Amino acid sequence: MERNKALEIVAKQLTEKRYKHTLGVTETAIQLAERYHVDKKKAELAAIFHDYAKFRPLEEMKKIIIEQNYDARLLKYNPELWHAPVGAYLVEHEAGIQDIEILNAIRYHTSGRRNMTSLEKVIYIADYIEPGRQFLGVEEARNLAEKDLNEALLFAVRNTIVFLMNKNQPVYPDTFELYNDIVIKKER
Ligand code: DGI
Ligand code: FE
Ligand code: FE
Repeated sequence: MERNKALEIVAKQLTEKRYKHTLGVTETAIQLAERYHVDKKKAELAAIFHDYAKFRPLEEMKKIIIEQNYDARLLKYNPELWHAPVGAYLVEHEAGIQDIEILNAIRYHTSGRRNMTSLEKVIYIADYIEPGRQFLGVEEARNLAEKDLNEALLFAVRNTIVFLMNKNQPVYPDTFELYNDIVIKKER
């Protein structure tokens, strides 16, 4: 699918603020794809569609998670997690994107998972460091992303886990698995 067509589809799903975020993620994802030899076209489309389901009603997302037999544990964790797998589903069935690598980059862009592909890492990190993001540590994350994709990923996932723990919130197991996966692979 062409960039402009994808943007047109996604614009209808998002607020103006979220659309700007999406443009930031897209620009960043293309830069990271270039830097880390990832398919730029796939990175562009995955980034454009990554938050497609962000504003779907919770009840609709819940229904899709149940009907599609997605991990039922999702329902016990923060509903913020739901738009990622539901987004992958809707981007396939409403926008007609069939590339499984793109759909998985959307599916895992919030939780992360172990054994992430380079495309999945690029989208996860682009979402974290796009130019519109402002939080303590984002500059360090941007610097790391220029040097080492896995170090940037470790920094992002560690910060997210600490952030959730400091708010006494549960951490979805895939997020811990991502953290453990990178740390263990580093030790080898
Ligand atoms: O959709 P965005 O706001 O662009 O970003 P996102 O898809 O990464 O969603 C972010 C929120 O999800 C983030 O503020 C943290 C929250 N969250 C809640 N529970 C979890 C979680 N994030 C992860 N990685 N793991 C969780 O268990
Ligand atoms: Fe998101
Ligand atoms: Fe996002």
